[in-house]
Amino acid sequence: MPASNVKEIRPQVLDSTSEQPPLFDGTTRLYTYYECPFAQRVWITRNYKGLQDKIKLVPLDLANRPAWYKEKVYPENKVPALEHDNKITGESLDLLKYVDAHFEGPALLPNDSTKREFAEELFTYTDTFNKTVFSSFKGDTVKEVGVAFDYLESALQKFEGPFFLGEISLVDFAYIPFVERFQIFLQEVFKYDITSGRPKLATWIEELNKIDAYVETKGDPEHVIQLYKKRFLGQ
Ligand SMILES: N[C@@H](CCC(=O)N[C@@H](CS)C(=O)NCC(=O)O)C(=O)O
Repeated sequence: MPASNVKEIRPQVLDSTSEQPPLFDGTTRLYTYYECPFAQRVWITRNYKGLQDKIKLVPLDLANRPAWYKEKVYPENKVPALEHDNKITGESLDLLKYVDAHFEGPALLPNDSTKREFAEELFTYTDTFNKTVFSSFKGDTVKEVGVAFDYLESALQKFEGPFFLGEISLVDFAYIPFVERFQIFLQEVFKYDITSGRPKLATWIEELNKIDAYVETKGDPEHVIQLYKKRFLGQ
């Protein structure tokens, strides 16, 4: 179970006019953007492990980014990035594993080698999954998108339990931010229900929605609809 069920007040977003927080002063910071699905993966992991007091959120306004972020913090100029032990690291999938391995709280990858192997397979598939769905938005969506969700449905059948590895793990946190957005957009614009005919996927989403560590990170559905309409449909 998540170690903390106290709802966190979201820190204020920093923009180009904001002063840089101290760097390498011993505080662990997760530089983030509240609407970013990559950053959300790490945010959920931090919450689930009960690290709200150990890893401070530093939310940025990506549209009006502070110059110090690229210059002094993370030259890639992307989120998420983690400041820990006098260094900055990025890449959400690497950060999931890093946070799991370097901090206290429930372990989010099982020891079982079959499950670990499957976890790696699923981490590798995340990019393909996202690309398949994004490119379907520009094509014959309803025809093209099913294959990506069928992959998840069959992956969810592999182990007993509602999650990809049976029990909850980093794999669930790697996928849910994207599935959350795709479900909203596909339903709204294409009247496509990703859970129809996919009972395991339906249960997986339902189970995740019972977990505060995730629910607290969810974004505004309207923002997703507007953003994707603009980005993929030119509307
Ligand atoms: N591969 C990176 C992707 C991160 C990413 O693309 N983040 C977006 C926000 S959702 C970003 O920072 N974009 C800013 C930019 O590209 O300038 C990861 O997994 O962490």
